[in-house]
Amino acid sequence: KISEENHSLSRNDELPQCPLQPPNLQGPLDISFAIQPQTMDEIKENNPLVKEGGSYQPPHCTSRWKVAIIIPFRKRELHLVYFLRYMHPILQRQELDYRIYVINQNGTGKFNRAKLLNVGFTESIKDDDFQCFVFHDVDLILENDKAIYSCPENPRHLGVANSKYSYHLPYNAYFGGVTEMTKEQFTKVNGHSNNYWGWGGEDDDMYKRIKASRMTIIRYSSDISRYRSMFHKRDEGNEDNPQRMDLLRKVNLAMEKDGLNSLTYKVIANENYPLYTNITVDLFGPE
Ligand code: BGN
Repeated sequence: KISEENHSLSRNDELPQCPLQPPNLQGPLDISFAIQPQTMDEIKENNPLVKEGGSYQPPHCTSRWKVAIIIPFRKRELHLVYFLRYMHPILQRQELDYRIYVINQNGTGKFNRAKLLNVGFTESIKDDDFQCFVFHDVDLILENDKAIYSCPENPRHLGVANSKYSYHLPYNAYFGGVTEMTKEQFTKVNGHSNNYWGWGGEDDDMYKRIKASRMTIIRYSSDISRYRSMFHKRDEGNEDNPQRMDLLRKVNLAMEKDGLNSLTYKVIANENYPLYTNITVDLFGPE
């Protein structure tokens, strides 16, 4: 009887809403990749409130934002270790109700970042009613926790000041690195394109989709929307995509038919790890 009653009480009934300004933010953060990487066990110990699958809910209040963090991935284990170590504490201080999804591309074919992001969106909404999606490169660590990962009324570009580009926006229409969209915004543009195999252009494609859908792009100022980028050589299977210029010319015509509504993939594994949900997928590459 008692457990039944407990079950029917949702968290919303019990806890007050979290404040608009989370009280424990620290502002500028000291991020370094020169320090010894921790083991996953050590990171888990330092983040005891993170649940299996890499999810978290603030214990004292109901979060204003239910957020899926989607990370396209292949063979970047060391980056992931630093990402989890730094980002879990930040996301908790931001009082988000969040879960981290690592979407791992199976095989050695051409990498397709944007298609992995579509898979992350599609798989995560099977788990929970996420309203906000952060599309996050694994090699970028936020350097100021005041850039709260809450989706505003228009798509937000977070990767504003990136150490890789001397903390300057490389060009005005840049929409790369880290972005945020609500479920509504993302479905309105039919998600990302599935057709960018290899490096480049898929983020510009999304910029064009957003513009074609008459939304504007929001940014935090560059003093808080700052990222430290981890160094890496260009990955094998991620060579420049020679077709990206052609694809980019046709976005407005193609977007209706290329995206969430044409997404095909096969889940090879979907596992709850202690610090993230690990989904390995076959993307059915062009070769
Ligand atoms: C751009 C790439 C982006 C990339 C940024 C930053 C293209 C399309 C042809 C113009 N766009 O040039 O995908 O995020 O550089 O590196 O290559």
